[in-house]
Amino acid sequence: MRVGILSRLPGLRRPALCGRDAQKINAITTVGLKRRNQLSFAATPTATYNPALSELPVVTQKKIALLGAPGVGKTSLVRRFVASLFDDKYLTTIGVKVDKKAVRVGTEDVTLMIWDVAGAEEHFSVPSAYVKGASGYLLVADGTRADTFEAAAIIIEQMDRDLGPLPFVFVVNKKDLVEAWQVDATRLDSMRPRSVAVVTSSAKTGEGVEEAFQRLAEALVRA
Ligand SMILES: Nc1nc2c(ncn2[C@@H]2O[C@H](COP(=O)(O)OP(=O)(O)OP(=O)(O)O)[C@@H](O)[C@H]2O)c(=O)[nH]1
Ligand SMILES: [Mg+2]
Repeated sequence: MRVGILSRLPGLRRPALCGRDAQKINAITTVGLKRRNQLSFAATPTATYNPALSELPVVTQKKIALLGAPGVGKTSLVRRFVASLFDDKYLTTIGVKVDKKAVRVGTEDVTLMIWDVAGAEEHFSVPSAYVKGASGYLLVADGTRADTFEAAAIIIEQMDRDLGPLPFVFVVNKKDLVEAWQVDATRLDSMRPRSVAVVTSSAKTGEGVEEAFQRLAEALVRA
C-alpha cells in the first residue's frame, strides 16, 4: 500500500480507498484518536472539579511590626508568643529581629511575619525600612512607665505620616506589676477609638499575649 507515502507528499491529495486497505486505515486512525483523547484528558486534570481541594484552608502571609519605647517588653512578648518562654534579663534588640508564627482566623491560616523593632531612645523614631510593607502593628507601652505612652503617641503620628493609617493593637504590658502601674482606665480608654483593640498583657505570665496577636490578625484578615 503506497497511500501513506503519497499522502505525505505536498500537493498530492489522498486517494479514495476502498476494501481492506480502507478498513485498516480507519482502524489505525480510530486508535490514534482514542490515544490522543486519553492523553489530552490526562494532561488537563485541573479542569475537573475536586471538592476536597475547595475545603483546604486559605493560607495568607502578613508582615506585622512590634513598636514601642525601649524596654517595654516587645521582644519578651514575641518570645512568649512564639516559644512560650520568658527571661527576666534585659538584652536590648539591635536593629530588628524577625520571627514567624501561624494563627487561625476562621477558616484561614495566617502566617504572621513578626518584625520586632528595637525601641529608639531619640524621638522614638521608627526606621522606615523595618516597617515598609507591614499590614499592621502591635504598639507596646509599659504600664509602669507613663513616658512610654508619650512615645506610643509619637509613633502613631510617625506611622500615619509614613505609611498611612494602619491597623494596630495597643498593648499595655507588665500587667503582673499592676500595683506599680502609672496609668489609669481613662488613659487606656483614650487609645480605644484609634486602635483595633486595647489589650493589657504580661509577657511574664503570658496573660493577654495570644489575644493581642490574634486581635491584630483578625483585623488584617477583615481589612
Ligand atoms: N515583670 C515583667 N517584666 C517584663 C515583662 N515584659 C518584659 N519584661 C522585662 O522588661 C525588660 C525589657 O524587655 P524586652 O522585651 O527586652 O523589651 P524591648 O521592648 O524588646 O526593649 P528594646 O529591644 O530595647 O526596644 C526585660 O528585663 C524583660 O524581662 C512583663 O510582662 N513583666
Ligand atoms: Mg527588644
